[in-house]
Amino acid sequence: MDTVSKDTISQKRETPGRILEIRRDFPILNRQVQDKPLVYLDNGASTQMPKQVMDTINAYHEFHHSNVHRGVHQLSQEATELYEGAREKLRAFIGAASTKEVVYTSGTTESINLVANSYGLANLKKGDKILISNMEHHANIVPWYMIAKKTGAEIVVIPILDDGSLDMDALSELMDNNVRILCVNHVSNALGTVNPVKEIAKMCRDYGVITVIDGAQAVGHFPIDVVDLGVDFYAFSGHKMHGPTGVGVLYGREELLAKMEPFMGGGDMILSVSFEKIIWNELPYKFEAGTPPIAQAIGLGAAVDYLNSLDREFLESYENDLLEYATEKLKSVSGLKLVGTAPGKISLNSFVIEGVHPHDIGTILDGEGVAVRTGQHCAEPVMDRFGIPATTRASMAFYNTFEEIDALTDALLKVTELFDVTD
Ligand code: 7TS
Repeated sequence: MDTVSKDTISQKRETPGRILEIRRDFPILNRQVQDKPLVYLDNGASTQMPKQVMDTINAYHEFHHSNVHRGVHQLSQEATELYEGAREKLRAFIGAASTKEVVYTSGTTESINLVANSYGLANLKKGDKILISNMEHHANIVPWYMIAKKTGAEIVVIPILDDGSLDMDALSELMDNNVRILCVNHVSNALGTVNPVKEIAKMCRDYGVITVIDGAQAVGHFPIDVVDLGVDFYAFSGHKMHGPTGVGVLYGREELLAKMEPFMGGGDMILSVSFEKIIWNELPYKFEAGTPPIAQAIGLGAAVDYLNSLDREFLESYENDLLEYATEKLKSVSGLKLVGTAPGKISLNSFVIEGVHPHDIGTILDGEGVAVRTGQHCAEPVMDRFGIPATTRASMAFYNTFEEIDALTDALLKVTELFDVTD
């Protein structure tokens, strides 16, 4: 934990016009909560959807709704085209070689459960090791715990340093010929740390270790290229990249997916069924049992279009400015300590305030119209690592403004006044 000293409060900054234009695409940002303008700083939990995505979903329901891959009738064909078109957009979005490698799931959680059950269960045995970083979301811990129990494989934790960086030296030392799988997030939801996934994947390839990367917090912040990263599996959720809930993706290298047995059985994932023998459908359908989240997948394709329509390099550098500004402003709040200060982290500040429970902070902030998340962020081992019960997390997106950071800081100053916190 880094103690931030109370010193100069940075000059007020004006939000660029381009950002104010972008904000107009997000109707919800205009609403009031608790009679105050909404300041939405809970993007780590769920990002907001632009109107373009909502319109695409509405148009699907209004004109094309039907089930996919089954009807010869026109509506079903249109729905299938839109649904598969979105898959192609997602393929290009993450730089995958083929749409066979892009499996629709309900989100990151299901994506990782799929790998754990379809790959892990079949390939792990007693004596094998699964390396899992200390900064994982429960979604990249619990499925592996369940599989480790069934297979006898051992979970080994990759430690993190005091600033919230992954301990790469420790990782090198943990690598041996018994390691089979490595699980790490691209970006930590509790700390904001961006992990050196390319370097980790290279190390893993040298040892024949399969990489399972949780990209939930990365996709909304910067472009991803799974081939350049050299990863085996990459999981993410639509609702963290300005798409709808209920849909996500598992990217898997074709060679691996081809050898894996399906995790769930049902319609659409088979070529033929008799009581004696079932033949799986081809990739990626083998892993998509039952009616998929059609409207959501099409909406996710629209979110890809939306992100592609923006200058992402500009957004990334603007988000860095926001983070720098917020970090500086938070120095004016007595007793505030940041949790996670790794260099190059995304625009997220997790913090504690001496003597005030994060839930109290969250409630007071809500009263000021400021939405943040408080708690363990489904990353209890991170809290244990830093010896704290919970944090308050302000997670920003490219549509947040400097004025909103001012509102956050003012609300926090109310908290410290109320609780009589002094440095
Ligand atoms: N992995 C990471 C790194 C996450 O941040 C989350 C959700 C998940 C996995 C699970 O994603 P899901 O879409 O399958 O639920 N994180 C958060 C969060 O930080 N606050 O609320 C949800």
